[in-house]
Amino acid sequence: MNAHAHPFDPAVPRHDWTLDEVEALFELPFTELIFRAAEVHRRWFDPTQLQLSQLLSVKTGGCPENCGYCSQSQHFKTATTASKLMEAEAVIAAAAEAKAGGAQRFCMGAAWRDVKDRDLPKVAAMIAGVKALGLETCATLGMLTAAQAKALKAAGLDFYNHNLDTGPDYYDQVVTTRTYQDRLDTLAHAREAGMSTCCGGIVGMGETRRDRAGLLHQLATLPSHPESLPINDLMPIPGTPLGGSTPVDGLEFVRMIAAARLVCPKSMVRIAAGREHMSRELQALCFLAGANSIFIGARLLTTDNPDQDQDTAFLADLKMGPLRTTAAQTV
Ligand code: SAM
Ligand code: DTB
Ligand code: SF4
Repeated sequence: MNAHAHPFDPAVPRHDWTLDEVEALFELPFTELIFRAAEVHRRWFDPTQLQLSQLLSVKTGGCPENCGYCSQSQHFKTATTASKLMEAEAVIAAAAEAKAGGAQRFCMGAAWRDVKDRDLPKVAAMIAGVKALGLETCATLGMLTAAQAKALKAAGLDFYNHNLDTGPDYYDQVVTTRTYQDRLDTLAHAREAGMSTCCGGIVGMGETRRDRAGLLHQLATLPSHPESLPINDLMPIPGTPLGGSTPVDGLEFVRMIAAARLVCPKSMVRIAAGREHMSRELQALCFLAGANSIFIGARLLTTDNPDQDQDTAFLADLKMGPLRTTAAQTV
């Protein structure tokens, strides 16, 4: 190697990606993109192992935000009915069931714009109870102040999920009740409190490839990459502005997974919402392209996910199994 050769190793995380570089990944021939992503995947992970998370909506509906994809916004008339914050005991019982079903991480979701301090004691009790079961804990509760993030961490919260959803240029087509910067600020609070972050987005909302690249570019240039990177395929919700969106082609979804793997080599890339309408072959292609996490259990927050039996058979057919080390890694 001469003195000018750049010892570029694609498996080493970088934080200086340009938007054009990320977009160029999507333009690679499909086989080339998948192969590169699979190579990087194997450098950091056992490609036969999947991290298994399970969701519970601990507070459903009635949300003041206007996210155009969401069944839980009070701005739209959807089939989802609002309910109050669950009692900690009921949440902990659901987590115990999830653990018995093989879940490794339990994620509690609330349809809130932001956390109210009055709700913190109850949420802290849920987190502490779920953690005591030996599960990794995750919550997605909307915006957090720095002090709230510290309180959640102290209660035992391992991960905070807060998605950027799409690229910055498309964001105001999707939601107008908060800004992209609001989302980045909450992520910073979670990170600074010492929690791992879970941050990704949605495809299938009418965005362009450049918008998808824009989302990944944002994630890749954060001070630290999100430890978990969920890619949701839009679950179209009748009654929402995005309920009639044209679905994204499966191959484009796989490209998004592969590009996510390449820009955040050490993150757990999750096929999040949307497996319900994906074939086994498409999901298998995603695993080949670097996806190594899924949600298990028959419900996500308000929509369906494949039945547990179906997933058990699927993973057995693939000869794939649960991740064997679940310690959050620093990226
Ligand atoms: N209210 C909190 C928030 O918005 O951060 C937490 C819950 S919210 C439902 C969590 C994430 O789920 C959203 O950021 C979005 O990425 C994803 N999501 C919500 N509805 C979806 C849908 N219909 N299809 C795909 N993903 C969806
Ligand atoms: C994520 O990225 N997707 C999950 C979790 N993080 C919170 C939520 C998916 C929700 C799908 C629509 C619903 O079930 O309401
Ligand atoms: Fe509210 Fe979250 Fe749904 Fe947006 S995605 S409307 S913030 S529950």
